[in-house]
Order: sequence, then structure tokens, then C-alpha cells
Amino acid sequence: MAKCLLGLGSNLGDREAMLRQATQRVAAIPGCQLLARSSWHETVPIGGPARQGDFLNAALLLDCSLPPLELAAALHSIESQLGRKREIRWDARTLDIDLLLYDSEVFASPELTIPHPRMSFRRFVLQPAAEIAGFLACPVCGWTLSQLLRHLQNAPRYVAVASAHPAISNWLAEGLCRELGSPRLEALCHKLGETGDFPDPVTVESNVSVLGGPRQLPRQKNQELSQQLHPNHLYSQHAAVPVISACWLEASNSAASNYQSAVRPVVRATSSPEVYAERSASMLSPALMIVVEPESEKNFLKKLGGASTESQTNYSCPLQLDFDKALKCQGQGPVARIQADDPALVLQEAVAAIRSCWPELSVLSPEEFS
Ligand code: PH2
Ligand code: MG
Ligand code: MG
Repeated sequence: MAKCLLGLGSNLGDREAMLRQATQRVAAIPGCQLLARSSWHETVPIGGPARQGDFLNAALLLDCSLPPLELAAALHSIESQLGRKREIRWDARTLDIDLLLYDSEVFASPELTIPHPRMSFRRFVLQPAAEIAGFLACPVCGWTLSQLLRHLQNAPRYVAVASAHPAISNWLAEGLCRELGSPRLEALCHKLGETGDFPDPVTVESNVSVLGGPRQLPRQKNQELSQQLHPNHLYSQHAAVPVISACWLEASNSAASNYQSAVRPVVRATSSPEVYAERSASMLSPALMIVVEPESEKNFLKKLGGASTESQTNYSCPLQLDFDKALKCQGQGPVARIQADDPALVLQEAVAAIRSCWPELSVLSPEEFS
């Protein structure tokens, strides 16, 4: 028997009737036993065509003796029976049933990826899921669902963008700042630099740098920067939009020189807002990491064209994290991996990932972003 976690969503028709029907039919799949059902969560739609209705989301916990692909096929057939049409991605739907976790299986095929690749940063998934199965861990990032949810609620709103090519991360960071009205972390560094002895960003010291070797950010400057990233501070300053960087700023005063020990235990997901605030006075770690992985970086850069690959603001990124190291750091928290080759689609996905972390961003009007 495998413990399986499902996410349900509906935003067309009689949503509650739909979720009740779906729950009954899932419980009736041969080999499945329903263990728990969350309450209904009313959520704003994230991604997809504009002007969709709000969702009703829920989660189910099952014991299941079917193998993953058979369970997924059974769920797919329930979606079809209950009127699900698949035309436009992320369009309004009568019913969506996602297999989020299947024990601690990690599996990817064209039909099914488990754990669900966007589970770890979607509030509309984590809220109902943590209600019934907060103790389950995501086998990819290693955090429990409760930890992930608390992380999104408490972590300073700092999103780091990474890719194997700095021009791609920089392009995406700029696009996100434009779309969301977000400040750029590198610009905050520059500002701090102007006010005192903060070194030029090119020479800013951090304990994480592609140039290698442990480095340090002056304690006082680090505190100033951290204060600017504190969620409460950001709320008043930037209407809660996250700060974006094209590098992973992991500034630490700890003497730890080993990369793993310096990065991994930075801010525990279980920490309260106060603990986050206090720890982030000496360490900064992203609430969400977005990783862009096109099939070919070279082709992707060509599509961006000459002009857009040259940053208009031209921040030299002092703390561009080594890409492979970044990917190994998934123990850190949620990572959105975007594997698309169309720049417009990558930007759309990244915006959706950020909005699903902080759904209240979606209900603010564009003027309120800036
Ligand atoms: N599902 C999506 C895309 N966006 N937004 C909300 N609030 N709830 C969902 O279930 C949902 C969504 C793709 O499956
Ligand atoms: Mg879904
Ligand atoms: Mg689905």
C-alpha cells in the first residue's frame, strides 16, 4: 500500500458538487482507500487565461495498491467523466485531479511526474494538503508540507533566478521586475553601496561565489540589506512584491567555509517569522528559487536577440551562484524548474510560480505593485 496525496481543483460549474463527486469516485477506485479529505479552500486562479472564476481547491490522502501510472490513469478518467476538457493550458476547468505524492517515489515520464513539479511552492496546493498531511515530506526538496507552507508564509520575499547562462537569468530577472513591479536585489545592493563603505557589487564578499572560496559581507551592511527584505518591511515599501535577483545572494557572517554547511541550514522552514527576521539579519536565502533549463542555452539566447541579452541596467552580478551547486541545493527549499524553450512561455511560467507563492499579489491592481 502506498500513501498517496491528491490535489483537487474546480473553477467551472458547481464547484463543490464537483469536488464531492470527485472524492466519492476516487474513494471507489478499486485498490484505493480514502484516509482523509481537507476542507474546501477558495483560491484565486493562478496562470492561464484572464477572467477565470475563483477555484475551490482540496486535498485527499489515500492508501493505494495501484502502481502510479495506473492510479494516474484512473484519476484522468474521473476528470473526463466529470466533464474536463483539455484545450488551453491552465484554462478554467470543471475538475482537475493531480497526483502530488506517491509515497516517496521520484518519477518522471511524459504522462506523469511525481512529486508534482509545482507542488512545493503553490499555496493553493499546500494549504489544503498541509491540513491533512502536513507530516508528509516532498522527496525532492526534503521538507514536509507544513514546513513548505510556513516557509512561504514567513520567509523574506526574495526570489532568486538561476540558469546555466548568466544572460538568461539576468533577462528573466528583468522581465519579472517589469511584470511584477519588483525591485531588483542587485539595485538594493548598489543603493547600500552608495551610503557607506559597502564595496562595489563586483567585489562584494559572500561565502558563496563562483569565484570560489568563502567570502563575507560586512555584518552591518548585511543587516541593512536583510531589513529591507523582511516581509513586514517589504509589505509597506513594495506592496509585498518580492525582491528579485539574477544571482543567489547568500551572504553570511558565519566563518563556515564549507559550501554545504554554509548554505543548507540557513533558515529552517519551521522557524517563526521572528526567527526568520533574526536569522535573515545574518543570512539571506530565497523564498523561491527559479531555475531556467532550456533544451539549448545557445538557441534560447538567440531567441532573446542581441538587445535583450544586454542588461539595460547592467548589474554585474557579484554572487552568481554556480549553476550546478544551485541545483544541488534543493534541500534549501522550493525550486521552480522551468524547462521551456520559448522565452515568452518561460516568463509566463515564472510569473505564475511567483504568484502561486503569494496569491495576494494577483488581487492587487497593477498600480498597487509599484
Ligand atoms: N490549477 C492550475 C493553475 N492555476 N489556480 C488555483 N487557484 N487553483 C488551481 O487548482 C489551479 C490554479 C493548474 O492545474
Ligand atoms: Mg493542476
Ligand atoms: Mg492536472
